[in-house]
Amino acid sequence: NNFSQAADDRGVDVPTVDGVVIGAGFSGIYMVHKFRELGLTVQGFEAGDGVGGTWFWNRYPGARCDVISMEYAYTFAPELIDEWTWTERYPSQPEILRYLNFAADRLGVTPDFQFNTRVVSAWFDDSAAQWVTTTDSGAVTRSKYLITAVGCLSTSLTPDFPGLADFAGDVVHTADWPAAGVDFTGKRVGVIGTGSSGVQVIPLLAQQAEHLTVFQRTPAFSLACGNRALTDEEVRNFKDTIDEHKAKSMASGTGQYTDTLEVSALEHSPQQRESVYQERWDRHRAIDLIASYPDLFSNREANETIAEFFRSKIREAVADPELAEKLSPRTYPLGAKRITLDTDYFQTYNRDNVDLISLREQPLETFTDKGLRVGGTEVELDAVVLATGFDAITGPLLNMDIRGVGGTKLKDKWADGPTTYLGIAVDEFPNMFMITGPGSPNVLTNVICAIEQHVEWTADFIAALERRGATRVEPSAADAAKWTSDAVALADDTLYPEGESWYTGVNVPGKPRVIMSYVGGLDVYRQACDEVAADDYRGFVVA
Ligand code: N01
Repeated sequence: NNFSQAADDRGVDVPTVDGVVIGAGFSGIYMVHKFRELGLTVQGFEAGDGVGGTWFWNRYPGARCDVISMEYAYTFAPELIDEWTWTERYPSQPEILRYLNFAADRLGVTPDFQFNTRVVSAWFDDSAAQWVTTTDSGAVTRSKYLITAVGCLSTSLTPDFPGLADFAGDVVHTADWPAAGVDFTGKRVGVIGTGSSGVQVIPLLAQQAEHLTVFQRTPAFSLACGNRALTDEEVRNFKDTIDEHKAKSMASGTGQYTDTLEVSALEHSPQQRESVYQERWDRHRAIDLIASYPDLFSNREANETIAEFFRSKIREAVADPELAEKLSPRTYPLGAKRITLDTDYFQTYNRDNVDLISLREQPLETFTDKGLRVGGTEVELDAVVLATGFDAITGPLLNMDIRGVGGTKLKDKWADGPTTYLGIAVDEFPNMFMITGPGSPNVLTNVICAIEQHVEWTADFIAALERRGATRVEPSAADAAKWTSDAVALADDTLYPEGESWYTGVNVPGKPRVIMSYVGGLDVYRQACDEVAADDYRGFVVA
């Protein structure tokens, strides 16, 4: 195509490698390691100035994972298990970032990444069957394979708020938090957003700011995370049973195994349900609650029983009943938007220096130079924290100019929603593999399990292609279309489509409304991938 030809015509000495990997988070680190293990050359690119991916950028106070630390870690390399010890049950962002630095260094892959380098485009050069990747410095790299390891939540979203540019105070987004931190001491701070990021940052801002105003559009179902230090015994037990843990995780629907009861929630009496939910609430692990009964995600009436249990916890925590009601989600099923995990979130509203403004009652009109005008009232602020989330899953992919055969733009191809085969590959985009792409279980799992499965499956496929001397591979359009429509049909049988959230893309104006994750479960998905591989990579056209 013209672009890649032009680069070569300029006489630029274009480096050529077997694989380009975009991103140095959990996916990119492991994928680069796999290329090296296969004896192939690889170049990684990363926009940040170090490894970490989402854990590099999301440095806001209180940032913490919603999966238990020992389960949120690589399982493929014994040295990474033996030589690392988590300190807390739910790991903080700094600890996860330290872990990823340790892992990349221990695997020896850090030098394979070029940091402070954002990929702006990747075009497929049909005649050479190569990807031509261009970075923000204008540098070009050619590769046989292109791996997008860009994460699902890496493109932050700042809504187009009227007047935002006029606001004289500081504005900071939770997902682009300055590494040096931000001091809110003595300031009147506003937070917009009460999703996972907002729920985590709000209690800590309340402790620091002179006054905190929370602007809530939709209340969250939140679970108290009960974080604590891990005991030596817990750590030892986990390391001793890591193989069993991995097998059970991969055989589960979400990458997090739990004990699901074999009766409908509606077959239990209210008292039985209460004791089931309470016992699981005390485990402080979301999956234990949301998978307590098998029908919580398929039956709205069953879902309402656990939704009401979560609301009762808000009423226990918040002293003012009216405020508790404002904080109680009523408009969507529990789980259709992601359940948040918190430390003292609801209790924070009992503080004298914290106010809640419901944007449903007082709509956000505009920023002014002094603050925010809501429902006709101006709230004066010195700083605003945007906890407004991400252009998820497809955002990081479509932020780059990716073009396949004949210059086909991924953006155009996905104008009505992403189509993929297995969530891994796209027809007309040969030799491109996506880790945790749309149409795979990605964010509906403990994403580390999804990543390990994807990277291992992709590396096995690349090894098979190399063995047979293949030059290009892409899924057939028919197989991609079928995978995509089957995945959408599966989602339509659940309560997921009822949530207005980044799961379905509705948080981004103009984005097609479609669930971008495979809801059939990691176990079923993994089996489908394995069957495709066993059947000589059925659905792929290899040349
Ligand atoms: O983003 P979100 P997030 N006007 O999209 C509000 C992961 N994560 O960064 O719900 C006013 O969930 C929006 O309101 P509404 C985790 O997977 C994990 O919090 O759209 N408000 C919502 O309240 C999570 O799900 C961890 O009505 C606006 C909030 O902003 C995902 O990242 C920690 C608005 C956005 O919530 C995203 O979480 C952090 C507008 N125009 C993140 N636009 C853990 O591991 C948006 N909002 C624990």
